[in-house]
Amino acid sequence: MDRRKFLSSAAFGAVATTAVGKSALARLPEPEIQTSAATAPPRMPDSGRPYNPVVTLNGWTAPWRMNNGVKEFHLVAEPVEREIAPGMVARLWGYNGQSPGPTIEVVEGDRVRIFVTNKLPEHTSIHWHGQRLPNGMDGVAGLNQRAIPVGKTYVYEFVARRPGTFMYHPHADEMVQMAMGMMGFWVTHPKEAHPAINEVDRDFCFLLGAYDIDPGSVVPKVNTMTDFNLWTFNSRAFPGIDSLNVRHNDRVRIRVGNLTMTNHPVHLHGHEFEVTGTDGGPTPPGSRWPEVTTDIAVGQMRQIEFIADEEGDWAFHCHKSHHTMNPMGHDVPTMIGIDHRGLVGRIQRAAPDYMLMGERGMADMGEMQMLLPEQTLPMMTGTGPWGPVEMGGMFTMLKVRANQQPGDYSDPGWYAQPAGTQAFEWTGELPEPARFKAEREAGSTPVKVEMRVRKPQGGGHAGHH
Ligand SMILES: [Cu+2]
Repeated sequence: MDRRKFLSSAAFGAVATTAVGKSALARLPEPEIQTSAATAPPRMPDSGRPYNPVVTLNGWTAPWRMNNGVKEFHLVAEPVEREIAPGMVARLWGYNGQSPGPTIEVVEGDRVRIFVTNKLPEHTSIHWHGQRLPNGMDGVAGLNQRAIPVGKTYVYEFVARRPGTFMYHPHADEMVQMAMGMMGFWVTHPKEAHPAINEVDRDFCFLLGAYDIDPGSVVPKVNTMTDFNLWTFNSRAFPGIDSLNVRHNDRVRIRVGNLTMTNHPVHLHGHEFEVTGTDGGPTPPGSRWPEVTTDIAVGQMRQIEFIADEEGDWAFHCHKSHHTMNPMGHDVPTMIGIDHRGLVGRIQRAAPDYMLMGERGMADMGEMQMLLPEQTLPMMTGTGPWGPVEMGGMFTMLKVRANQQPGDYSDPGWYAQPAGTQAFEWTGELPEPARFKAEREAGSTPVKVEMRVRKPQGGGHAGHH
């Protein structure tokens, strides 16, 4: 159905209530608890103003009930089990059964009431990142409200005043609760055609997350400040992250929020995009320029848009290469160029599990049949149609297909590249490298070592670095 018609026919009056209506709270809305980490199809609004719903990557949108013109949601803060990727389930804290919690979708001008029940072992609160709201609804424990005690339910209520992309997270024992996975997305759709907000065919959202979970264990270390070992899109690591499946020539929007402790330059292959919004609102159209990578700082949201006009399977990932790896990648010494011959056998006599890695780079890790402790993801993993992808963490794919039907978000499988359009092996003669040629003509034997280490010579600043 055409969204323009939807919008122009929408005729919902503003709700005049200004204070929390205590009589309306007699019965709480039933919270929807999610047990799956799959990407749920878009939840079409069944009441209130119409809008084009988002798709939360490996997540879902919360249901609401209408109560005298107020949209009521129920979030339950609680310990959850989240499958980070097949083979690894983490014990996190989240909302309504998962981490992140459900995406909240409302329309500009909606009056929203959110019941928050605390089933954690300690107090909590929720801050509605980026929202215009009364000071007492901003959720900073101690500053704006008392923290929600264990076992209690608090009510937040405000009008979603401006359209855009927001996040929610605790503002009480924040370091621990966010390290444990407590966060969620919030989208406020425009109530009518907006000069800086495009109508799009596909609208995806997810949060960047980071965890420090020792191989073999299940609970994040909450005091870690920078040295995380699991990098996630919506608490999923590749190959556990679903692909973003779109139809050729769709206008696609992807909203990405960062609630980790470091920045993430998110990079899309095969297309240029524009940043069309931040958590501060839509960017003015005249301020936009083409990019293929956009850096998302801590506590920021970036909304990118592009026309998916190149068919194929396109990588979409954080460009920090350590963030496209799973645990074990960080403490491995660099072994490139070290000759280990004879050494492995001797070490294995003392340590039978010892495995040699990294002598020729680390690409072998993608294929290695290594016995991993339970609850541990391989460092570089995922298999594509042409072999190991050698990625982990913050990596997925944009799949663009001519025959992906509107509204179909299912995985179309691997792209069938047209004949003659793939990189191929050169089997002809190779010209002699000029350097070797010069050495031969000078009478010396070409050196066959592939890599030569050159140390700085002499003192001062004369050496090469
Ligand atoms: Cu990153």
